[in-house]
Amino acid sequence: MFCEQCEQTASGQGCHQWGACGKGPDVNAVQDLLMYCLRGIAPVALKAKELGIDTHAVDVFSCESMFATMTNVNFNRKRFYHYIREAIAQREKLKTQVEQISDRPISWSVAATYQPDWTDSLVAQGEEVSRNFIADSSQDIDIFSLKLTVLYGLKGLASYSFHAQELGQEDDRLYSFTHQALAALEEPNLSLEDWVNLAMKVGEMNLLAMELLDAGHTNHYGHPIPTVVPLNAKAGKAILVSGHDIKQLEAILQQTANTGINVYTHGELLPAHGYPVLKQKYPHLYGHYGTAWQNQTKDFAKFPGAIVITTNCLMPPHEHYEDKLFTLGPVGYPDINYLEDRANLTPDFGAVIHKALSLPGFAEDEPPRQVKTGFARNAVLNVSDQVIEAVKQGKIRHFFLVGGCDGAKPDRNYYTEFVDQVPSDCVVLTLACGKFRFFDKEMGEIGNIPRLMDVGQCNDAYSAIQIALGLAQAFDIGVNELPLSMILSWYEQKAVAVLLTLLYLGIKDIRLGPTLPAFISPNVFAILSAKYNLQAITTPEADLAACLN
Ligand code: FS2
Ligand code: SF4
Repeated sequence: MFCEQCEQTASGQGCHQWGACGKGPDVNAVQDLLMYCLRGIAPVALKAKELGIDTHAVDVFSCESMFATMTNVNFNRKRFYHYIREAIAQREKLKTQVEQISDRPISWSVAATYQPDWTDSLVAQGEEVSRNFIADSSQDIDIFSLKLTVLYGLKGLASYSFHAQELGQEDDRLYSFTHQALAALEEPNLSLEDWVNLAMKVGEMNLLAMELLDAGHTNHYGHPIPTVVPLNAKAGKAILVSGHDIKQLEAILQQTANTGINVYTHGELLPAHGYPVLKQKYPHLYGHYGTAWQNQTKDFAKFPGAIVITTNCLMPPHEHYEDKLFTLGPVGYPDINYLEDRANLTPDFGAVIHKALSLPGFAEDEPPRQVKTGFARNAVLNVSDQVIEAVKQGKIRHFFLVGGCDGAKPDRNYYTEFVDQVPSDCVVLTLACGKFRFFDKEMGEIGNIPRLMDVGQCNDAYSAIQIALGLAQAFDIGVNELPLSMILSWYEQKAVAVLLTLLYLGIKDIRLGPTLPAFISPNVFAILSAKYNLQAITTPEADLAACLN
Protein backbone atom coordinates (compact mmCIF):
# COMPACT_ATOMS: atom_id res chain seq x y z
CA MET A 1 0.00 0.00 0.00
CA PHE A 2 0.97 3.61 -0.35
CA CYS A 3 -0.75 6.39 1.56
CA GLU A 4 0.70 9.64 2.82
CA GLN A 5 -2.40 11.76 3.03
CA CYS A 6 -2.18 12.63 6.72
CA GLU A 7 0.32 14.01 9.19
CA GLN A 8 0.83 10.79 11.13
CA THR A 9 1.99 8.90 8.02
CA ALA A 10 4.56 6.27 8.97
CA SER A 11 8.07 7.65 9.57
CA GLY A 12 6.91 10.88 7.94
CA GLN A 13 7.29 9.14 4.58
CA GLY A 14 4.15 7.17 3.81
CA CYS A 15 2.31 4.15 5.17
CA HIS A 16 3.42 1.07 3.25
CA GLN A 17 2.64 -1.94 5.44
CA TRP A 18 -0.30 -0.79 7.50
CA GLY A 19 -1.78 2.65 8.19
CA ALA A 20 -0.71 4.41 11.37
CA CYS A 21 -4.42 5.31 11.59
CA GLY A 22 -5.36 1.63 11.64
CA LYS A 23 -6.30 1.41 7.96
CA GLY A 24 -5.26 -1.91 6.47
CA PRO A 25 -3.77 -2.36 2.97
CA ASP A 26 -7.02 -3.97 1.76
CA VAL A 27 -9.08 -0.92 2.69
CA ASN A 28 -6.44 1.38 1.24
CA ALA A 29 -6.58 -0.54 -2.04
CA VAL A 30 -10.35 -0.31 -2.41
CA GLN A 31 -10.21 3.38 -1.50
CA ASP A 32 -7.70 3.87 -4.32
CA LEU A 33 -9.94 1.88 -6.67
CA LEU A 34 -12.90 4.07 -5.71
CA MET A 35 -10.86 7.21 -6.38
CA TYR A 36 -9.97 5.80 -9.82
CA CYS A 37 -13.66 5.17 -10.51
CA LEU A 38 -14.41 8.79 -9.49
CA ARG A 39 -11.73 9.96 -11.92
CA GLY A 40 -13.64 7.94 -14.51
CA ILE A 41 -17.00 9.48 -13.59
CA ALA A 42 -15.54 12.99 -13.88
CA PRO A 43 -15.33 13.37 -17.71
CA VAL A 44 -18.77 11.80 -18.11
CA ALA A 45 -20.27 14.20 -15.56
CA LEU A 46 -18.59 17.18 -17.25
CA LYS A 47 -19.90 16.15 -20.67
CA ALA A 48 -23.37 15.62 -19.19
CA LYS A 49 -23.29 19.09 -17.64
CA GLU A 50 -22.28 20.54 -21.00
CA LEU A 51 -25.36 18.90 -22.54
CA GLY A 52 -27.67 20.12 -19.78
CA ILE A 53 -28.25 16.67 -18.25
CA ASP A 54 -29.01 16.56 -14.52
CA THR A 55 -25.88 15.30 -12.74
CA HIS A 56 -26.92 16.01 -9.16
CA ALA A 57 -26.92 12.39 -7.98
CA VAL A 58 -23.39 11.84 -9.34
CA ASP A 59 -22.18 15.16 -7.92
CA VAL A 60 -23.34 14.36 -4.40
CA PHE A 61 -22.20 10.74 -4.64
CA SER A 62 -18.70 11.82 -5.69
CA CYS A 63 -18.41 14.13 -2.68
CA GLU A 64 -19.80 11.67 -0.15
CA SER A 65 -17.73 8.73 -1.32
CA MET A 66 -14.55 10.83 -1.52
CA PHE A 67 -15.26 11.99 2.04
CA ALA A 68 -15.30 8.30 3.04
CA THR A 69 -11.67 7.94 1.86
CA MET A 70 -10.40 10.66 4.20
CA THR A 71 -8.33 9.80 7.25
CA ASN A 72 -10.26 8.25 10.16
CA VAL A 73 -13.58 8.16 8.33
CA ASN A 74 -14.28 4.68 7.00
CA PHE A 75 -12.39 1.44 7.62
CA ASN A 76 -15.04 -0.89 6.18
CA ARG A 77 -13.84 -2.62 3.02
CA LYS A 78 -17.34 -3.81 2.15
CA ARG A 79 -18.65 -0.27 2.22
CA PHE A 80 -16.11 0.61 -0.46
CA TYR A 81 -17.25 -2.37 -2.57
CA HIS A 82 -20.68 -0.81 -2.41
CA TYR A 83 -19.35 2.64 -3.36
CA ILE A 84 -17.40 1.16 -6.31
CA ARG A 85 -20.48 -0.65 -7.64
CA GLU A 86 -22.50 2.53 -7.26
CA ALA A 87 -19.79 4.58 -9.02
CA ILE A 88 -19.76 2.30 -12.06
CA ALA A 89 -23.58 2.11 -12.17
CA GLN A 90 -23.99 5.88 -11.94
CA ARG A 91 -21.29 6.48 -14.56
CA GLU A 92 -22.84 4.06 -17.04
CA LYS A 93 -26.31 5.50 -16.51
CA LEU A 94 -25.05 9.01 -17.15
CA LYS A 95 -23.00 7.85 -20.11
CA THR A 96 -26.08 6.35 -21.76
CA GLN A 97 -27.91 9.64 -21.33
CA VAL A 98 -24.97 11.57 -22.79
CA GLU A 99 -24.60 9.24 -25.78
CA GLN A 100 -28.32 9.47 -26.53
CA ILE A 101 -28.19 13.25 -26.76
CA SER A 102 -24.74 13.83 -28.21
CA ASP A 103 -24.70 14.43 -31.97
CA ARG A 104 -21.30 12.77 -32.40
CA PRO A 105 -19.56 9.67 -31.02
CA ILE A 106 -17.58 10.34 -27.87
CA SER A 107 -14.16 8.92 -27.19
CA TRP A 108 -14.02 8.36 -23.45
CA SER A 109 -10.84 8.21 -21.37
CA VAL A 110 -9.52 4.86 -20.12
CA ALA A 111 -10.76 5.63 -16.59
CA ALA A 112 -14.23 6.46 -17.94
CA THR A 113 -14.53 3.02 -19.56
CA TYR A 114 -12.92 1.03 -16.75
CA GLN A 115 -14.91 -2.00 -15.60
CA PRO A 116 -13.76 -3.88 -12.50
CA ASP A 117 -13.69 -7.64 -12.76
CA TRP A 118 -16.40 -8.44 -10.23
CA THR A 119 -15.36 -12.11 -10.15
CA ASP A 120 -11.87 -11.23 -8.99
CA SER A 121 -10.43 -9.44 -5.96
CA LEU A 122 -11.23 -5.72 -5.90
CA VAL A 123 -8.34 -5.34 -3.46
CA ALA A 124 -5.87 -6.67 -6.08
CA GLN A 125 -7.43 -4.42 -8.73
CA GLY A 126 -7.12 -1.44 -6.37
CA GLU A 127 -3.48 -2.26 -5.77
CA GLU A 128 -2.84 -2.35 -9.50
CA VAL A 129 -4.60 0.98 -10.09
CA SER A 130 -2.57 2.49 -7.27
CA ARG A 131 0.73 1.15 -8.70
CA ASN A 132 -0.18 2.60 -12.12
CA PHE A 133 -1.04 6.00 -10.65
CA ILE A 134 2.30 6.15 -8.88
CA ALA A 135 4.22 4.91 -11.93
CA ASP A 136 2.50 7.42 -14.23
CA SER A 137 2.97 10.34 -11.84
CA SER A 138 6.21 9.89 -10.00
CA GLN A 139 8.82 10.47 -12.72
CA ASP A 140 8.73 14.13 -11.76
CA ILE A 141 8.67 14.25 -7.97
CA ASP A 142 7.45 17.86 -7.86
CA ILE A 143 4.53 17.18 -10.17
CA PHE A 144 3.69 14.08 -8.16
CA SER A 145 3.80 16.21 -5.02
CA LEU A 146 1.40 18.76 -6.50
CA LYS A 147 -0.91 16.02 -7.83
CA LEU A 148 -1.17 14.61 -4.32
CA THR A 149 -1.72 18.12 -2.95
CA VAL A 150 -4.62 18.56 -5.37
CA LEU A 151 -6.00 15.08 -4.63
CA TYR A 152 -5.89 15.51 -0.85
CA GLY A 153 -7.17 19.10 -1.01
CA LEU A 154 -10.05 17.82 -3.18
CA LYS A 155 -10.99 15.31 -0.48
CA GLY A 156 -11.23 18.13 2.05
CA LEU A 157 -13.26 20.20 -0.42
CA ALA A 158 -15.57 17.22 -1.03
CA SER A 159 -16.26 16.87 2.69
CA TYR A 160 -17.19 20.56 2.99
CA SER A 161 -19.38 20.34 -0.12
CA PHE A 162 -21.08 17.27 1.33
CA HIS A 163 -21.83 19.02 4.64
CA ALA A 164 -23.07 22.16 2.85
CA GLN A 165 -25.33 20.06 0.63
CA GLU A 166 -26.84 18.34 3.65
CA LEU A 167 -27.86 21.80 4.85
CA GLY A 168 -29.39 22.72 1.48
CA GLN A 169 -26.46 24.81 0.24
CA GLU A 170 -25.13 23.85 -3.17
CA ASP A 171 -23.37 25.52 -6.07
CA ASP A 172 -22.68 23.79 -9.35
CA ARG A 173 -19.30 25.54 -9.59
CA LEU A 174 -18.12 23.30 -6.75
CA TYR A 175 -19.30 20.12 -8.39
CA SER A 176 -18.01 21.09 -11.85
CA PHE A 177 -14.62 21.98 -10.42
CA THR A 178 -14.45 18.75 -8.43
CA HIS A 179 -14.99 16.75 -11.64
CA GLN A 180 -12.51 18.93 -13.56
CA ALA A 181 -9.80 18.40 -10.96
CA LEU A 182 -10.52 14.66 -10.74
CA ALA A 183 -10.29 14.44 -14.53
CA ALA A 184 -7.02 16.43 -14.46
CA LEU A 185 -5.49 13.75 -12.25
CA GLU A 186 -5.67 11.47 -15.31
CA GLU A 187 -3.95 14.10 -17.50
CA PRO A 188 -0.34 13.18 -18.32
CA ASN A 189 0.82 16.47 -19.81
CA LEU A 190 0.18 19.22 -17.28
CA SER A 191 3.14 21.39 -16.31
CA LEU A 192 4.35 22.27 -12.84
CA GLU A 193 2.75 25.68 -13.22
CA ASP A 194 -0.57 24.07 -14.24
CA TRP A 195 -0.50 21.97 -11.08
CA VAL A 196 0.34 24.95 -8.86
CA ASN A 197 -2.58 26.83 -10.41
CA LEU A 198 -4.88 23.86 -9.94
CA ALA A 199 -3.86 23.59 -6.27
CA MET A 200 -4.71 27.28 -5.79
CA LYS A 201 -8.02 26.69 -7.55
CA VAL A 202 -8.77 23.98 -4.99
CA GLY A 203 -8.18 26.67 -2.35
CA GLU A 204 -10.49 29.10 -4.15
CA MET A 205 -13.29 26.55 -4.50
CA ASN A 206 -12.82 25.44 -0.92
CA LEU A 207 -13.47 29.02 0.20
CA LEU A 208 -16.78 28.85 -1.65
CA ALA A 209 -17.61 25.48 -0.08
CA MET A 210 -16.84 26.79 3.41
CA GLU A 211 -18.92 29.91 2.74
CA LEU A 212 -21.87 27.72 1.74
CA LEU A 213 -21.40 25.56 4.81
CA ASP A 214 -21.31 28.67 7.01
CA ALA A 215 -24.55 29.85 5.36
CA GLY A 216 -26.09 26.41 5.95
CA HIS A 217 -25.22 26.49 9.64
CA THR A 218 -26.16 30.11 10.32
CA ASN A 219 -29.41 29.99 8.27
CA HIS A 220 -30.57 26.93 10.18
CA TYR A 221 -29.21 27.56 13.64
CA GLY A 222 -28.49 31.30 13.87
CA HIS A 223 -25.11 32.99 14.32
CA PRO A 224 -23.16 31.46 17.22
CA ILE A 225 -23.08 33.49 20.42
CA PRO A 226 -20.59 33.15 23.29
CA THR A 227 -22.01 30.29 25.35
CA VAL A 228 -20.93 28.55 28.53
CA VAL A 229 -20.79 24.76 28.11
CA PRO A 230 -20.71 22.38 31.09
CA LEU A 231 -17.80 19.93 31.04
CA ASN A 232 -19.18 18.03 34.03
CA ALA A 233 -21.66 15.21 33.53
CA LYS A 234 -25.06 15.27 35.13
CA ALA A 235 -27.06 12.36 36.49
CA GLY A 236 -29.12 10.52 33.88
CA LYS A 237 -29.09 8.49 30.70
CA ALA A 238 -26.77 9.81 28.03
CA ILE A 239 -25.89 9.91 24.33
CA LEU A 240 -22.56 11.23 23.09
CA VAL A 241 -22.39 12.68 19.58
CA SER A 242 -18.97 12.98 17.94
CA GLY A 243 -17.70 14.26 14.60
CA HIS A 244 -18.69 17.52 12.91
CA ASP A 245 -22.22 17.02 11.57
CA ILE A 246 -24.55 19.53 13.23
CA LYS A 247 -27.49 18.46 11.07
CA GLN A 248 -27.24 14.90 12.38
CA LEU A 249 -26.79 16.24 15.91
CA GLU A 250 -30.05 18.11 15.49
CA ALA A 251 -31.78 14.96 14.24
CA ILE A 252 -30.61 13.12 17.35
CA LEU A 253 -31.87 16.00 19.51
CA GLN A 254 -35.25 15.86 17.77
CA GLN A 255 -35.58 12.11 18.21
CA THR A 256 -34.46 12.17 21.87
CA ALA A 257 -36.77 15.03 22.93
CA ASN A 258 -38.85 13.96 25.96
CA THR A 259 -36.94 10.71 26.47
CA GLY A 260 -35.08 12.05 29.51
CA ILE A 261 -31.77 11.37 27.77
CA ASN A 262 -29.09 14.08 28.02
CA VAL A 263 -27.14 14.66 24.81
CA TYR A 264 -23.44 15.46 25.09
CA THR A 265 -21.13 16.66 22.36
CA HIS A 266 -17.70 15.18 21.80
CA GLY A 267 -14.66 16.53 19.93
CA GLU A 268 -15.46 18.86 17.06
CA LEU A 269 -19.14 19.15 18.02
CA LEU A 270 -18.35 21.37 21.03
CA PRO A 271 -19.09 24.57 19.01
CA ALA A 272 -22.64 23.31 18.35
CA HIS A 273 -23.53 24.70 21.80
CA GLY A 274 -22.94 28.22 20.45
CA TYR A 275 -25.86 28.01 17.98
CA PRO A 276 -28.81 29.79 19.63
CA VAL A 277 -31.51 27.81 17.79
CA LEU A 278 -30.13 24.47 19.00
CA LYS A 279 -29.82 25.69 22.58
CA GLN A 280 -33.33 27.16 22.64
CA LYS A 281 -35.11 24.26 20.96
CA TYR A 282 -33.32 21.41 22.70
CA PRO A 283 -32.67 21.95 26.42
CA HIS A 284 -31.40 18.36 26.64
CA LEU A 285 -28.36 19.39 24.55
CA TYR A 286 -26.58 19.46 27.86
CA GLY A 287 -22.77 19.61 27.80
CA HIS A 288 -19.48 18.42 26.37
CA TYR A 289 -17.64 15.22 27.22
CA GLY A 290 -14.01 14.28 26.60
CA THR A 291 -11.37 16.06 24.56
CA ALA A 292 -9.73 15.53 21.17
CA TRP A 293 -10.19 12.57 18.85
CA GLN A 294 -6.98 10.74 19.77
CA ASN A 295 -8.21 10.34 23.36
CA GLN A 296 -11.46 8.65 22.30
CA THR A 297 -10.53 5.10 23.25
CA LYS A 298 -10.30 6.27 26.88
CA ASP A 299 -13.22 8.71 26.72
CA PHE A 300 -15.61 6.32 24.94
CA ALA A 301 -14.76 3.43 27.25
CA LYS A 302 -15.79 5.54 30.24
CA PHE A 303 -18.93 7.06 28.74
CA PRO A 304 -21.97 5.27 30.25
CA GLY A 305 -24.29 5.72 27.26
CA ALA A 306 -24.57 5.29 23.49
CA ILE A 307 -22.12 7.03 21.13
CA VAL A 308 -22.78 8.25 17.57
CA ILE A 309 -19.90 9.11 15.23
CA THR A 310 -21.17 11.47 12.55
CA THR A 311 -17.84 12.11 10.74
CA ASN A 312 -14.09 11.88 11.31
CA CYS A 313 -12.15 11.23 13.46
CA LEU A 314 -13.04 7.61 14.19
CA MET A 315 -10.30 5.41 15.64
CA PRO A 316 -10.41 1.61 15.48
CA PRO A 317 -12.66 0.92 18.47
CA HIS A 318 -11.74 -1.19 21.46
CA GLU A 319 -13.91 -4.23 21.96
CA HIS A 320 -15.10 -3.13 25.40
CA TYR A 321 -17.11 -0.24 23.95
CA GLU A 322 -17.80 -1.18 20.34
CA ASP A 323 -21.33 -2.42 21.03
CA LYS A 324 -22.44 1.07 22.10
CA LEU A 325 -20.89 2.76 19.06
CA PHE A 326 -22.95 3.80 16.02
CA THR A 327 -21.78 5.27 12.71
CA LEU A 328 -23.65 6.91 9.86
CA GLY A 329 -23.18 8.71 6.53
CA PRO A 330 -19.66 8.28 5.12
CA VAL A 331 -18.32 6.87 8.40
CA GLY A 332 -17.89 3.15 9.00
CA TYR A 333 -16.01 0.32 10.65
CA PRO A 334 -16.46 -3.43 10.14
CA ASP A 335 -19.08 -4.95 12.45
CA ILE A 336 -19.90 -1.63 14.09
CA ASN A 337 -23.58 -0.57 14.02
CA TYR A 338 -24.26 1.45 10.89
CA LEU A 339 -27.37 3.61 10.74
CA GLU A 340 -28.63 3.43 7.17
CA ASP A 341 -29.98 6.66 5.90
CA ARG A 342 -33.40 6.15 4.45
CA ALA A 343 -32.98 7.42 0.90
CA ASN A 344 -31.38 10.67 2.03
CA LEU A 345 -33.74 11.12 4.94
CA THR A 346 -32.32 11.33 8.42
CA PRO A 347 -31.48 7.96 9.99
CA ASP A 348 -33.79 6.44 12.56
CA PHE A 349 -31.88 6.80 15.84
CA GLY A 350 -34.22 4.35 17.63
CA ALA A 351 -31.44 1.79 18.13
CA VAL A 352 -29.19 4.48 19.65
CA ILE A 353 -31.94 5.57 22.05
CA HIS A 354 -32.65 1.96 22.96
CA LYS A 355 -28.95 1.38 23.68
CA ALA A 356 -28.68 4.57 25.76
CA LEU A 357 -31.69 3.54 27.85
CA SER A 358 -30.22 0.09 28.42
CA LEU A 359 -26.91 1.51 29.70
CA PRO A 360 -26.50 2.92 33.22
CA GLY A 361 -26.00 6.59 32.34
CA PHE A 362 -24.34 8.89 34.85
CA ALA A 363 -25.22 8.02 38.46
CA GLU A 364 -24.72 11.50 39.86
CA ASP A 365 -23.90 15.10 39.03
CA GLU A 366 -20.18 15.80 38.77
CA PRO A 367 -18.66 18.95 40.29
CA PRO A 368 -19.18 21.90 37.90
CA ARG A 369 -16.56 22.66 35.25
CA GLN A 370 -17.15 24.71 32.16
CA VAL A 371 -15.75 26.22 29.01
CA LYS A 372 -16.90 28.92 26.60
CA THR A 373 -17.46 28.58 22.87
CA GLY A 374 -19.32 30.53 20.17
CA PHE A 375 -16.84 33.26 19.22
CA ALA A 376 -17.63 32.98 15.54
CA ARG A 377 -17.37 35.81 13.03
CA ASN A 378 -20.50 37.73 14.06
CA ALA A 379 -19.73 37.55 17.76
CA VAL A 380 -16.17 38.83 17.22
CA LEU A 381 -16.86 41.40 14.52
CA ASN A 382 -19.80 42.83 16.51
CA VAL A 383 -17.24 44.04 19.04
CA SER A 384 -14.64 45.04 16.46
CA ASP A 385 -14.83 48.70 17.61
CA GLN A 386 -13.77 47.62 21.12
CA VAL A 387 -11.05 45.41 19.62
CA ILE A 388 -9.73 48.26 17.47
CA GLU A 389 -9.78 50.66 20.41
CA ALA A 390 -7.87 48.16 22.56
CA VAL A 391 -5.26 47.76 19.80
CA LYS A 392 -4.94 51.53 19.33
CA GLN A 393 -4.49 52.05 23.06
CA GLY A 394 -1.78 49.39 23.11
CA LYS A 395 -3.84 47.11 25.36
CA ILE A 396 -3.85 44.36 22.73
CA ARG A 397 -0.44 43.90 21.12
CA HIS A 398 -1.05 40.90 18.91
CA PHE A 399 -3.54 38.21 17.88
CA PHE A 400 -2.60 34.59 17.39
CA LEU A 401 -4.79 32.16 15.52
CA VAL A 402 -3.66 28.86 17.02
CA GLY A 403 -5.86 26.42 15.18
CA GLY A 404 -6.15 23.14 13.37
CA CYS A 405 -6.07 19.50 14.18
CA ASP A 406 -4.87 17.56 17.15
CA GLY A 407 -3.12 14.20 17.17
CA ALA A 408 -1.23 11.84 19.40
CA LYS A 409 2.37 12.73 18.51
CA PRO A 410 4.37 14.32 21.33
CA ASP A 411 5.63 17.14 19.08
CA ARG A 412 2.10 18.58 19.18
CA ASN A 413 2.98 19.82 22.68
CA TYR A 414 4.45 22.77 20.78
CA TYR A 415 0.90 24.21 20.53
CA THR A 416 0.19 23.79 24.25
CA GLU A 417 3.48 25.44 25.14
CA PHE A 418 2.97 28.19 22.57
CA VAL A 419 -0.36 29.20 24.11
CA ASP A 420 1.14 28.95 27.60
CA GLN A 421 3.79 31.46 26.58
CA VAL A 422 1.58 33.98 24.77
CA PRO A 423 2.13 37.31 26.63
CA SER A 424 -0.73 38.74 28.67
CA ASP A 425 -1.34 41.61 26.23
CA CYS A 426 -2.12 39.20 23.36
CA VAL A 427 -5.31 37.40 22.32
CA VAL A 428 -5.58 33.78 21.10
CA LEU A 429 -8.25 32.79 18.61
CA THR A 430 -8.62 29.07 18.15
CA LEU A 431 -10.60 26.56 16.12
CA ALA A 432 -10.80 22.85 15.36
CA CYS A 433 -9.79 19.97 17.60
CA GLY A 434 -6.26 21.25 18.28
CA LYS A 435 -7.84 23.58 20.84
CA PHE A 436 -8.44 20.73 23.30
CA ARG A 437 -4.83 21.16 24.39
CA PHE A 438 -5.76 24.49 26.00
CA PHE A 439 -9.52 25.04 25.57
CA ASP A 440 -10.23 25.13 29.32
CA LYS A 441 -7.23 27.29 30.18
CA GLU A 442 -8.16 30.36 32.24
CA MET A 443 -6.63 33.21 30.24
CA GLY A 444 -8.70 36.13 31.53
CA GLU A 445 -9.74 39.20 29.56
CA ILE A 446 -8.37 42.43 28.17
CA GLY A 447 -11.12 44.92 29.00
CA ASN A 448 -14.22 42.99 27.96
CA ILE A 449 -12.41 40.95 25.36
CA PRO A 450 -11.60 37.36 26.32
CA ARG A 451 -7.96 36.42 25.72
CA LEU A 452 -9.01 32.97 24.46
CA MET A 453 -11.81 32.72 21.93
CA ASP A 454 -13.07 29.52 20.31
CA VAL A 455 -14.19 30.35 16.76
CA GLY A 456 -15.55 26.84 16.14
CA GLN A 457 -14.81 23.60 14.31
CA CYS A 458 -12.27 23.12 11.53
CA ASN A 459 -15.44 23.38 9.40
CA ASP A 460 -15.69 27.00 10.63
CA ALA A 461 -12.35 28.08 9.15
CA TYR A 462 -14.45 30.39 6.97
CA SER A 463 -15.48 32.25 10.12
CA ALA A 464 -11.85 32.73 11.18
CA ILE A 465 -11.00 34.02 7.70
CA GLN A 466 -13.90 36.48 7.86
CA ILE A 467 -12.69 37.72 11.26
CA ALA A 468 -9.23 38.37 9.83
CA LEU A 469 -10.62 40.07 6.71
CA GLY A 470 -13.14 42.06 8.81
CA LEU A 471 -10.44 43.34 11.17
CA ALA A 472 -8.21 44.24 8.22
CA GLN A 473 -11.08 46.21 6.72
CA ALA A 474 -11.83 47.93 10.04
CA PHE A 475 -8.18 48.94 10.41
CA ASP A 476 -8.09 49.82 6.72
CA ILE A 477 -4.98 47.75 6.10
CA GLY A 478 -4.20 44.53 4.25
CA VAL A 479 -4.71 41.25 6.09
CA ASN A 480 -0.96 40.58 6.06
CA GLU A 481 -0.36 43.89 7.88
CA LEU A 482 -2.62 43.00 10.80
CA PRO A 483 -0.96 42.23 14.13
CA LEU A 484 -2.07 38.64 13.58
CA SER A 485 -0.05 35.43 13.24
CA MET A 486 -1.41 32.07 12.15
CA ILE A 487 0.07 29.08 13.93
CA LEU A 488 -1.56 26.07 12.33
CA SER A 489 -1.54 22.37 13.11
CA TRP A 490 -2.62 19.98 10.42
CA TYR A 491 -3.60 16.34 10.45
CA GLU A 492 -5.98 15.36 7.68
CA GLN A 493 -7.22 16.49 4.28
CA LYS A 494 -9.64 19.23 5.38
CA ALA A 495 -6.59 20.98 6.78
CA VAL A 496 -4.92 20.63 3.36
CA ALA A 497 -7.93 22.28 1.72
CA VAL A 498 -7.99 25.09 4.30
CA LEU A 499 -4.25 25.72 3.88
CA LEU A 500 -4.76 26.00 0.09
CA THR A 501 -7.59 28.50 0.74
CA LEU A 502 -5.35 30.64 2.94
CA LEU A 503 -2.64 30.61 0.28
CA TYR A 504 -5.19 31.39 -2.43
CA LEU A 505 -6.19 34.44 -0.34
CA GLY A 506 -2.54 35.51 -0.32
CA ILE A 507 -2.08 35.09 3.44
CA LYS A 508 1.59 35.09 4.31
CA ASP A 509 3.84 33.97 7.15
CA ILE A 510 1.72 30.97 8.17
CA ARG A 511 3.57 28.63 10.51
CA LEU A 512 2.64 25.02 9.92
CA GLY A 513 3.30 21.90 11.97
CA PRO A 514 3.86 19.75 13.82
CA THR A 515 5.64 18.36 10.72
CA LEU A 516 5.35 19.43 7.10
CA PRO A 517 3.21 17.25 4.79
CA ALA A 518 5.18 14.26 3.52
CA PHE A 519 3.60 14.78 0.10
CA ILE A 520 5.08 18.28 -0.27
CA SER A 521 8.44 17.93 -2.01
CA PRO A 522 11.31 20.24 -1.02
CA ASN A 523 10.99 22.14 -4.32
CA VAL A 524 7.24 22.61 -3.95
CA PHE A 525 7.74 23.79 -0.39
CA ALA A 526 10.39 26.21 -1.65
CA ILE A 527 7.91 27.60 -4.20
CA LEU A 528 5.29 28.13 -1.48
CA SER A 529 7.83 29.60 0.92
CA ALA A 530 9.12 32.03 -1.68
CA LYS A 531 5.65 33.26 -2.56
CA TYR A 532 3.86 33.11 0.80
CA ASN A 533 6.65 32.80 3.35
CA LEU A 534 5.02 29.57 4.50
CA GLN A 535 7.20 28.21 7.30
CA ALA A 536 7.55 25.14 9.45
CA ILE A 537 7.11 25.71 13.19
CA THR A 538 10.36 25.77 15.18
CA THR A 539 10.13 26.28 18.95
CA PRO A 540 7.40 28.19 20.78
CA GLU A 541 9.99 30.64 22.10
CA ALA A 542 11.57 31.40 18.72
CA ASP A 543 8.26 31.55 16.83
CA LEU A 544 6.63 33.82 19.43
CA ALA A 545 9.59 36.15 19.37
CA ALA A 546 9.55 36.27 15.57
CA CYS A 547 5.80 36.94 15.43
CA LEU A 548 6.01 39.73 18.00
CA ASN A 549 9.05 41.33 16.45
FE1 FS2 B 1 -9.91 17.09 14.18
FE2 FS2 B 1 -10.21 14.99 13.03
FE3 FS2 B 1 -11.86 18.64 12.38
FE4 FS2 B 1 -9.87 16.91 11.52
S1 FS2 B 1 -11.58 15.68 14.71
S2 FS2 B 1 -8.35 16.11 13.06
O1 FS2 B 1 -10.42 15.08 11.07
O2 FS2 B 1 -11.69 17.48 11.04
O3 FS2 B 1 -9.98 18.61 12.71
FE1 SF4 C 1 -1.14 6.41 6.93
FE2 SF4 C 1 -2.55 8.68 7.31
FE3 SF4 C 1 -2.92 7.18 5.14
FE4 SF4 C 1 -3.76 6.34 7.55
S1 SF4 C 1 -4.53 8.11 6.38
S2 SF4 C 1 -2.72 5.10 5.98
S3 SF4 C 1 -2.08 7.10 8.83
S4 SF4 C 1 -1.07 8.31 5.68
